Amino acid sequence: MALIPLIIAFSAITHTAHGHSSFVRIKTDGEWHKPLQYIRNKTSPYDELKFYESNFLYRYYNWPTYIIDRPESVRCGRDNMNHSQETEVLSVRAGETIEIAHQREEPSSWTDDMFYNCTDDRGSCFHIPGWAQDFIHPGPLLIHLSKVPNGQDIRTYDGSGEWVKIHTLGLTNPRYDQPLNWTLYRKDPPHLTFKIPAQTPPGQYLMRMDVIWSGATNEYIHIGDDGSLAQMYPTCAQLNIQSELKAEFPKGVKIPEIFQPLEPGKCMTTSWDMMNNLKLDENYTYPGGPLWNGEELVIDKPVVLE
Ligand SMILES: *[C@@H]1O[C@H](CO)[C@@H](O)[C@H](O)[C@H]1NC(C)=O
Ligand SMILES: *[C@@H]1O[C@H](CO)[C@@H](O)[C@H](O)[C@H]1NC(C)=O
Ligand SMILES: *[C@@H]1O[C@H](CO)[C@@H](O)[C@H](O)[C@H]1NC(C)=O
Ligand SMILES: *[C@@H]1O[C@H](CO)[C@@H](O)[C@H](O)[C@H]1NC(C)=O
Ligand SMILES: *[C@@H]1O[C@H](CO)[C@@H](O)[C@H](O)[C@H]1NC(C)=O
Ligand SMILES: [Cu+2]
Repeated sequence: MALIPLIIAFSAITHTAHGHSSFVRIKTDGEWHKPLQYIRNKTSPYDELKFYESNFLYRYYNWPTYIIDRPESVRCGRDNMNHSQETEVLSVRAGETIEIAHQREEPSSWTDDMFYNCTDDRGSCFHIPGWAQDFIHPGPLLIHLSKVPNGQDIRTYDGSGEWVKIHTLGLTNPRYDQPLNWTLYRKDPPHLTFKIPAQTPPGQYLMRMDVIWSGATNEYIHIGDDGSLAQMYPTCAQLNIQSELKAEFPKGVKIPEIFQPLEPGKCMTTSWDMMNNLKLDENYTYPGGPLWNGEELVIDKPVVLE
């Protein structure tokens, strides 16, 4: 099967050192917590167990995850279940604003000045000359919550239950007749803040943080039935959400199923032109299922200007 060698060939062009990143830091109540505090670590390097004919097994910390990887890797990062016990649980209030920060360096080379005293009260900084805090692939930031099922504990919960999207940061002022402007792509990003919806019922939750690059198919890059070029960079925080409300948490989606590339409506595969930021596919919605605004689940589509 020709699938994986093509992904590698493609990756060789797009994967520069220090290019990719993972979300490794959280700010609550005006305070940045330590790197990886409350966030499940990943194992690096890591050998992905193959499901298909993959010969692209080992990955470093900030390397992409593909849909053909282990379901656990797609949910919360490579080998995250081997790090869940050692991860603390962060108490937050429903309605509270959270900020997150990403890091491009491999953890083994982290130094304090990559995290502390960053300008503009950022949670991470890059001290490589010429590198800003941008993201090197066009795609949306997606935040999902998964409520730990009754009778389970967050430290042993693998995320195989349902996930509800609570935040998307995608295109700035999209138009069908204009090139795309992804808010996080190749520019200094805004502060990555969002609210835990005030209506979130109390309990333990995994919070998945990812910037997804949807892939394309065409006659040159032919991928077969099982995968796409879509790249994911997930990590998960362990939260204990506090609330007085007894509201219902809406019905969610399953991961990795919602990221299957060739299923209609999931938008993990785009047109070649959209992947190259030339145009917006008319049927494009942000991946990862509908968005919960605290009141209802809405179709998560870019608001297109006339
Ligand atoms: C996280 O994992 C990386 C790579 O596996 C390791 O180098 C690092 O020490 C770990 N950090 C923490 C805080 O556990
Ligand atoms: C699981 O994690 C422990 C320590 O965090 C590490 O020593 C071990 O190598 C990990 N297992 C795998 C399969 O990487
Ligand atoms: C950050 O700034 C504080 C106060 O100016 C200083 O004490 C500390 O050493 C600095 N930390 C780093 C990693 O530069
Ligand atoms: C893209 O959006 C950013 C804001 O996210 C804005 O500052 C910039 O001017 C826009 N670029 C173009 C070409 O419209
Ligand atoms: C969007 O439409 C194109 C044809 O214009 C199709 O190839 C693609 O599969 C559709 N995408 C989704 C997510 O339905
Ligand atoms: Cu990449």
